[in-house]
Amino acid sequence: MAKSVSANIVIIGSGISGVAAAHRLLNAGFQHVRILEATARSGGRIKTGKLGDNIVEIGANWIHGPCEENPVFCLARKYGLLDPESLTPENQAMDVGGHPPWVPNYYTSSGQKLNAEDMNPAKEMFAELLIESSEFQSQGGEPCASVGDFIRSEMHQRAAEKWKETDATTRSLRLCAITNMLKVECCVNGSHSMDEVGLGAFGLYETLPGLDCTFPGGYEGLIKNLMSELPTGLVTYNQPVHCVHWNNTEKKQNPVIIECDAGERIAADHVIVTVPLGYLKKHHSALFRPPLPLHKLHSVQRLGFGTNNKIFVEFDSPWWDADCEVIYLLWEDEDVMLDEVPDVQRSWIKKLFGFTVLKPTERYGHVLCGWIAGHESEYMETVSEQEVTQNVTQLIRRFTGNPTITPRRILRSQWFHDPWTCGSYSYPGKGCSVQDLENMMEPLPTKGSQAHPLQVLFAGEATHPCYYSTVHGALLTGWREADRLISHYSSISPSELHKSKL
Ligand code: 6YU
Repeated sequence: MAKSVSANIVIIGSGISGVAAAHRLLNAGFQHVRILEATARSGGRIKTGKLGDNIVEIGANWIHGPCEENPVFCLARKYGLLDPESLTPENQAMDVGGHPPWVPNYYTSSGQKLNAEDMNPAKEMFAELLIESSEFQSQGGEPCASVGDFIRSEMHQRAAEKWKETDATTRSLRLCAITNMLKVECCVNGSHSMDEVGLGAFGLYETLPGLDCTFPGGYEGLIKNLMSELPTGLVTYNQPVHCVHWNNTEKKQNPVIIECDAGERIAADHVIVTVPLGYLKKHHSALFRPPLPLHKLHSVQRLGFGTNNKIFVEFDSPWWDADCEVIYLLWEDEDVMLDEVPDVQRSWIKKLFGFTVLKPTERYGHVLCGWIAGHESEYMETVSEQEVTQNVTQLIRRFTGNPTITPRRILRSQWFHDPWTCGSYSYPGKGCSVQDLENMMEPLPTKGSQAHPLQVLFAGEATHPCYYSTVHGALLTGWREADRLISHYSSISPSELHKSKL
């Protein structure tokens, strides 16, 4: 029996990265592969739910950049999971740099609906500053530590210069719109505040061409299709791993022992750890014996992992324009460009930037998805569903000036309190560099060690050098670590395998 076939490989976590790694290994002929999953399901942060009869995504929503280079798009197309519009060459070619050109409606806290064009100067200035923020990555020598600091200081100067002829009310509203855009960016980045997102590493994130698309039948269809191609019994569910004992030097024993919460001890030659960065930050000291090397631990700490939650709200009839795709809520007392709410318990709802509209209406009815990031979002998770409904209802009534609007039902996500995720996704924190992502993906023992090689490998979205925080990034890391083992054991070229799988 070839050594590769007999190697014992355990994957911790059955999210997209764990499933992708298993797929690749089994296809390459490895026979002793198993996944240990803490929960009762596969998919992790890909999680489709129901709001009444409607399919809604509790976790990942879009295929970011659906084009030929995006493996999630290619798989979804192969499995027939996408609408025809998402498959068109025009859709794949559209390059929007991660910010889709949605049709907006703007409302203010005094109940006015604004003319969207009036906000264009603010929108353009903010877009310019985001592009500039991402340029420090290749240049170095950034003027501030965080994206938030940079945007605020530049905005002060540019607004004073470019909007000096603009009347005070319009200028103030534009600054309120900038505050709102900072809250949007907190959701995009999964950060509490843009003051926590590192300016020097902001440009590490790369976008792919293609207009973001959704799965009409739910994102989990991707996981179901992948799972259907894997042997039954591959995943042991409800099996949280407590500790990975590596560098086991006892003779006749495997180098890695995986200790489960339930007490079971599983021997392995290799383990691929795919737990989320949020879980790793909280539990690294219990999870690894011996502990993680310091450089790796520091990167775990430096990289950010915040919370972004959704609040789905269903209505009997729409109160927004028929062509509207996103609703922005501007607080008129927020022209200071700060994206943190001072009194979280009383005013957490102010962090919600607004809603995206679930389309097409024929499929979803009148459903909005509210977005809220940061500590305000984490607090929102702790209050009752009734209190969330009350806050959302009051908010909408105030901003529309219509005291009769009443949601039919709501559903919110609670990613921070999910014990196996502890937040939503990763971002580069202040002081981060590409080295931190490289440290994240570095296997143990580190290079130069005489010990058994590739005992602990690391996959998952937070280990991708430029597609972190995405499903395609996570999937690619699963393939990457599988390929690492495949090339360790055999001469089969990983790229050959890759081509044959798509
Ligand atoms: C995307 C999108 N999207 C919204 C929200 C969330 C995320 N993402 P997993 O966690 O899946 O799997 C790990 C498993 O491990 C899990 O099953 C655990 O139960 C298990 N586990 C943990 N501990 C264990 C233990 N001890 N023992 C055993 N098992 C254990 N991505 O492409 N499009 O629209 C969104 C969004 C609310 C929460 C998203 C989106 C992120 C993805 O969901 C996520 O990356 C992958 O699913 C992770 O897979 P995994 O396998 O790594 O972990 C410009 C610019 C700026 C930069 N950022 C822009 C990017 C924008 C990101 N956008 C996201 C937006 C939304 C809305």
